[in-house]
Amino acid sequence: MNLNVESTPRSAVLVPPPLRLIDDTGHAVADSENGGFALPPVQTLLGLYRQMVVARRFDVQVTALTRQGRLATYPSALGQEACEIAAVAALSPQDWLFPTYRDSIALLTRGVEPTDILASFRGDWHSGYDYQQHRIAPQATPLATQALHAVGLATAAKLKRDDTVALTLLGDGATSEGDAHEAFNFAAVWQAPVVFVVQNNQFAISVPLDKQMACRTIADKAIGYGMPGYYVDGNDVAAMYAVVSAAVDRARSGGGPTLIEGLTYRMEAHTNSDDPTRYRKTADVDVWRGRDPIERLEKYLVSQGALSDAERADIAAAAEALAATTRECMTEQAVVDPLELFEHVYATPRTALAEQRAFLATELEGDAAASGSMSKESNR
Ligand SMILES: Cc1ncc(C[n+]2csc(CCOP(=O)(O)OP(=O)(O)O)c2C)c(N)n1
Repeated sequence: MNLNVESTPRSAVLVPPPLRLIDDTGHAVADSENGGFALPPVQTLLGLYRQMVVARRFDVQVTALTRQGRLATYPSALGQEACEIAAVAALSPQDWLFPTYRDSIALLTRGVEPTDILASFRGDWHSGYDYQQHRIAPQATPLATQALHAVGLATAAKLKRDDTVALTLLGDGATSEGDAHEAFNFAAVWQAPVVFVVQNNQFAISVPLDKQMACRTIADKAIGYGMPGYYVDGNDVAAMYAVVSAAVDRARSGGGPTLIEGLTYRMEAHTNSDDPTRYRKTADVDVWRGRDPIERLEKYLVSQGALSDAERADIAAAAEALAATTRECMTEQAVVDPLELFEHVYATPRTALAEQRAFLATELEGDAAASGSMSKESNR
């Protein structure tokens, strides 16, 4: 028997069309195709449109600042605005968000200041925002770990009988991690009030989804865990908002977890240190450029007479103002104390760490003394 492990790529399996409420051309789909989800009111969609436009401007600005060397790294979410903004918009103030490194625009939309979002990407500090204040966990870099934390917080909320829901964002690649399996499984076993929003942007750095799984969709996996799963057009903010909101409501009313896969595309490189032309075709990127989530909603809003020129100008002005603030705060040099590296590691510092701290403190004193004598020299 010839057992060729490469012989059944996922692309050969029939992948169904994702659920959508507004199609690529900006038209509402027929009622028979909406999967029982109503199109959100036009004023809600207008609000989501504003948030997406502002978020994209921020993303483009931060990518530019990274290229100028102002930040160490920045994982862009350009093209993924519908997933990011819908997920945040579906939450109530008491809910918790568990994001990844990719999800800075979700933080922005939930009210975190640009300077606080970017502190860790600039390398100034472990994280720049107050988790409790915003009810946003740290942006997780170890893949899928945040999904476990979300299940833990949701389970605690259930035990305490409070009505908090946890929503976690994760990538398609993250679903290949054991942590994702454990999170999905125990969320379902414990009927935790948690919503998993998987942004299937089709790549884990250079690895396409076909090389990670053989089943039709990530959403299909939900059935194996014993929870509902939805395969949604992740570039249709109307559909993402409707499905995520329903899942949040279900979780809050004791209905347990939901797994939602938003089919989208990462338009930029994985991060500024990645060259995507090495592993994907420009023609494929162009196809997805034609499925832009903002342009799609814009067409719909215009067709409904809901986007006036004045509204458009107001949104553009808000986006530019945010970009200017972002530039200003990243131009200011952060004042950092290298010794803070050692804080918040152990309640009682270990001997080795205490020694390293003392060593660094001596070096820093030496540097300060040296730069003091240098400046005296150069003043002569
Ligand atoms: C546990 C773990 N293994 C490996 C990595 C290295 N890594 C960083 S990003 C990434 C790809 C993740 O892809 P995906 O989950 O699809 O998210 P995306 O970056 O596309 O948003 C990998 C493998 C990591 N951060 N954590």
